[in-house]
Amino acid sequence: MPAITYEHIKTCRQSGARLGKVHTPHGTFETPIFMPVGTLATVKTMDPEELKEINAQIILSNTYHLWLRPGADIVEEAGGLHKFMNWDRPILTDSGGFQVFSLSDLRNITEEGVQFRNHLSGEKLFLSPEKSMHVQNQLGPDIMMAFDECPPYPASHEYMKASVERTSRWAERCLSAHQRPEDQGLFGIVQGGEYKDLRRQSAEDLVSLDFPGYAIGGLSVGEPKDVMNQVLEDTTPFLPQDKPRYLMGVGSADSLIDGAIRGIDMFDCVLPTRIARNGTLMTSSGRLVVRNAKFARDFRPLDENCSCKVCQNYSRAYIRHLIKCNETLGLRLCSYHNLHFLLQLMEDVRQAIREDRLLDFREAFFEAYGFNKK
Ligand code: PRF
Ligand code: ZN
Repeated sequence: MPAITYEHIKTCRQSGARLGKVHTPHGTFETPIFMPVGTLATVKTMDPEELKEINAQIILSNTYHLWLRPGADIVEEAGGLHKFMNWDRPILTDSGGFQVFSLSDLRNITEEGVQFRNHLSGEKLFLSPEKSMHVQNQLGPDIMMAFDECPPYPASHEYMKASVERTSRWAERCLSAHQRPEDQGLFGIVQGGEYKDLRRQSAEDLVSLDFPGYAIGGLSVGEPKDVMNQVLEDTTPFLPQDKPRYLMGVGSADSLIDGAIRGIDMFDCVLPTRIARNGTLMTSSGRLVVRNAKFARDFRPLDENCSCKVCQNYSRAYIRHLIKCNETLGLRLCSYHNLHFLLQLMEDVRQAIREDRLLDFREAFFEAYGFNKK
């Protein structure tokens, strides 16, 4: 048995969205799914018990950050990432490719890999497909990601074509360097920017290498939403139906729904936890900035339609007070609510797929959330 398998349950007859399950060495998760981000082997402010309370089924962590701190050898010595952080459900790690491009300065890309400066110490470092695979084999997540290049938006067709071809060669090197295919699944990452021909080329190159799952990278890098939706429509026809599809770095409520409608199974993003820490909440009637003065005497919950423990027990006025005073409980309560909100949204999306009514669900959700309907 391969480490990662996709079980297709049904396709929504109204929208074309997929309902499925992904089986991993640490259990099964349902799709479409949102993966909370735990960059440094912690989903900021949330302990594993709280993550289980809100039904987190899989979390994401980062090769780049753990390689720098505490070092992959320490995580390996601890018995791997699951043991190190006391999380016994599935984990996915990103390869470091994207983080090198977004966090470090002075990077130099060659065929061999990427040279860059550590964003903490300034030290010169080198990351390559082989190095990323070695580190991810030491960390031991259930799903690891290929080492790719995510070019900035916009990039010329000429640059993007050369980049896609290199990312395909790197993907092949990743497969050869991967030492634990029996208990870790390696996903390929489709790039190609907004160019339809390059998305197709990238998808076909990777599919010929036969990965157990495929990601769509290079999106949510500043392009308009309709470009993202178009790229998804241009790419998914070239991906196999019987493998999971992961849209990287996307986590706004509207994009999760629009991605699921276009056949995406997995999503991750720092958005819910990042905005939580400055007091911005996702609610069924749109974003709520609880710091605002108008909430000083508002004793209602963050979201009157939310069943989470924060909304059952605390008021906007209290949470506003905590956030204004920089109290850590404020960060925790806001993070908890936002993650609960997105995980519940995905459960609602799965239920709508089961009942063949995801387009109706989208319309009602967008109306309440305050998005322009399209
Ligand atoms: N590649 C990798 N990780 C990513 C991305 C990518 O393109 C994105 C795109 N927004 C987020 N995370 N390896
Ligand atoms: Zn809540």
